[in-house]
Amino acid sequence: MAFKDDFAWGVATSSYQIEGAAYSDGKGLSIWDMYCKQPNKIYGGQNGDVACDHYHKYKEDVQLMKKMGIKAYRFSICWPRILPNGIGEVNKQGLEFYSNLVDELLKNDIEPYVTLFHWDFPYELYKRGGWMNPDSPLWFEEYAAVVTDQLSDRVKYFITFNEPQCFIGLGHVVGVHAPGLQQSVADTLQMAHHVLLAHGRAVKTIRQHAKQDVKVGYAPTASMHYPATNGPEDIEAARKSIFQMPKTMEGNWAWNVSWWSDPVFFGKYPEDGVQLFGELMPKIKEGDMEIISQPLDFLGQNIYNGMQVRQDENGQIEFVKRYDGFPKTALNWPITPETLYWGPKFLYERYKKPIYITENGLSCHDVVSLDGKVHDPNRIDFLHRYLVELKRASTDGVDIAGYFQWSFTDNFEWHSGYEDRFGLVFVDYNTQERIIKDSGYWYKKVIETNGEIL
Ligand code: GCO
Repeated sequence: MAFKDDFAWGVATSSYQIEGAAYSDGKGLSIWDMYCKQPNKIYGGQNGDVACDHYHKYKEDVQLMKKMGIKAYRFSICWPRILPNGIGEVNKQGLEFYSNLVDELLKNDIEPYVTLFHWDFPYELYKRGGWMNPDSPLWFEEYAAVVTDQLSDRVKYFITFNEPQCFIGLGHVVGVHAPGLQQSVADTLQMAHHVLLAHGRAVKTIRQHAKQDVKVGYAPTASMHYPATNGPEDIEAARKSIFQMPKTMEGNWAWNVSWWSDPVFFGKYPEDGVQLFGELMPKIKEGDMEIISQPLDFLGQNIYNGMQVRQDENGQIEFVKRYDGFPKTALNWPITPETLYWGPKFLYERYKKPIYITENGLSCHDVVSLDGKVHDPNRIDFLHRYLVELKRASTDGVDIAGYFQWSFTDNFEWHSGYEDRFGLVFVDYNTQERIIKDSGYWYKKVIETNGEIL
C-alpha cells in the first residue's frame, strides 16, 4: 500500500498570511504588523491588516475545506493575539477565536495541526531584544503553556516552530523579512540557540500541560537536493549536500538542514558547522543541549525544491547547472518533483522519525476565467508530479504520515504581498469571495482515493 490508511491529507496556512483583524479584539502588535508599515519593504506597500479576513470568515473557510474533502488543517497561532504583550496578560477573545476554529474543524471531521510560531513575533518582546534576549526561551515556554491549556483537550498535534531558517535567516541575516535586520553571524547564531532552547522548552511544556496524548513536532525547511543518477556515488553526493553546512559564512548561513535539526534530534550541533563558526559559536550552557533535544514524535519538513547533484571526478559534490528554460513557477522557483522522494528518504534515514510534509506547493498567475472558474492546470501538474514522488518514497518504506499543501487559500506572501497566488482556493481581495480552483477539486480526488489516482 502506498499511503497509510490514516494518512493526513491536509492544507496549511499561517496566521499573519490569512487572518487579518490585525487591530481587533485586543490583539497586540507583531513585528510583521510593524514591518509592513515601513516604506519599500513589501510589494505594493501591502500588509496583512485584512488579508483573507479569515478571522471573520473561518466558518466559511472550514466549509470550503470540507467541500474539498480535506482531512487535516495546519494553521498557526498569532502569539500576540492571545498574549498582547507576548507574556503576562492573556487576551480571552484571541484564545476564543482559536478555540472556536478548533471546534468548527472537529465538527467537520478535520484534524487540527497547530503551529505555535509562524513568524508573527510579539512587538513588545521584540522591543526587549527579541530572540537575542536570553529570556526568550522562557517567554516562548509561557506562551506554549497558555495554548496547550486552552486547546489540548481537543488538539492532538502541535508543531513548535515553522522554518527557523527563514525567520532568523531572512529576518535577521539577509533582512528581507520582519524585522528586516542584517545582524552579525555571532548574534544570529546566539538567536538561533535561543530559538532551539525555546523549541525544547515548548516541547516539554506541551507534554506537561497536555490533556491527552499529544504528538509534538517541528517544521523546518531548506533545499532538498537529489542525485543526477541512481548511481551510489551520486546518491551519496546528494545525501551529503543536504546535510553539510555551508563552506563559508558569506550569505545566509541559516539556510541549511543540520544546524536546525541535528541539535533537536541528536542533541549536538553539526561538527562542520562548529568548525566553520569557531569562536563565533553561541554560549552553550550546561544542560542546554538536553533541553533542545527533547524527544519528538515527528519531523515536519517544508519542501519546495532543490538542486540536482552528482559526484565529480575528484569525488566532490557538484551541483548540476540547470538547463536553459528549466521549468519554474510564477515566483521563479524551480520545479523539482524528485525532492519529494529524496528529501523524505534522506531525512528519514538520518533522523528516523515519521515525516510530515508540512508544506509543499507553488505560486501561479491564476485568473478567474469567463466561465467564472479558476483553471490552474500548472498547479495540478506540479502537485501530481510531486505527489507521485512522495508516493514512491512511501512505497519504498519511508514513514510518511501526512502531506500539507501550501496553501489552502491565496494569501499574503510576505515580501511579495498579494502578488503571488499559492492557494487551492482563489481569493478576490476586493470582495473576499473564494473560488475553489480546479486544483482544489483535483486534490479532493487524490484524497478520496488515498492517492490511488496518482
Ligand atoms: C515559507 C512559509 C510560508 C510561505 C510559503 C511560500 O515556506 O516561506 O512557511 O509561509 O508562504 O512557503 O513561500
